Amino acid sequence: MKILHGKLSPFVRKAMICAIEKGLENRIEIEPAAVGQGKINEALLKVNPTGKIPTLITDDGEAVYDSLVICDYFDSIVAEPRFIPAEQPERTRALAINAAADGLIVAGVLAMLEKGKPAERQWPEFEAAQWAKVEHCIGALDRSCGERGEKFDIGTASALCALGWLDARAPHLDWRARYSALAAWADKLASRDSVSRTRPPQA
Ligand SMILES: N[C@@H](CCC(=O)N[C@@H](CS)C(=O)NCC(=O)O)C(=O)O
Repeated sequence: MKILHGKLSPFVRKAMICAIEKGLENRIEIEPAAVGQGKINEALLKVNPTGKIPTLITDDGEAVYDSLVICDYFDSIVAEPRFIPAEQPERTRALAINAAADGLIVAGVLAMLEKGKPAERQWPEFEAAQWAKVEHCIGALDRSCGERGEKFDIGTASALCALGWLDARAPHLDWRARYSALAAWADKLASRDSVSRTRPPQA
């Protein structure tokens, strides 16, 4: 298998955490792929119409995307330990955390892109609405992760990836000071092999 990869991508990180947790890492070749807002990567678009990473190319040459689907594919190759819980209510809870974590990153990226525009083209209400979503997603992670303890599945991994993205890209939010229990939970899991080895390079 081959994964089209980027070291700074929290979505790639989620897929790689899953691969490591399932002992699949050695079966995956890492191929860096250049992506970015306003960039067109023709080779990537040929296999993934969304033009995003992570994109996994299976041994049969099939393209699998996005991060959730890649994790589901890894679960289909190695059944245990399940990364996406099979049973309810754990399944819906873990997938809901995944949705809040991904939503946090998407809203944060949109807010930062808006902020980065020349002043005369900025839409302040749009930026404020995105930061409001980021805040609500942090609140949702705070409510749902506190009770997880050391349980490790896609919910845990996606939350850690989103919080790691906040640390790296939105330090001005100072989420750790406002959500100290969530920060303590994340710090406790930071030394886990799959989490520490996928940490994005620090700027
Ligand atoms: N829903 C996708 C999101 C992936 C995503 O947004 N990846 C970013 C990198 S962090 C990307 O490839 N962006 C390039 C683009 O949007 O053109 C997933 O979970 O895999």
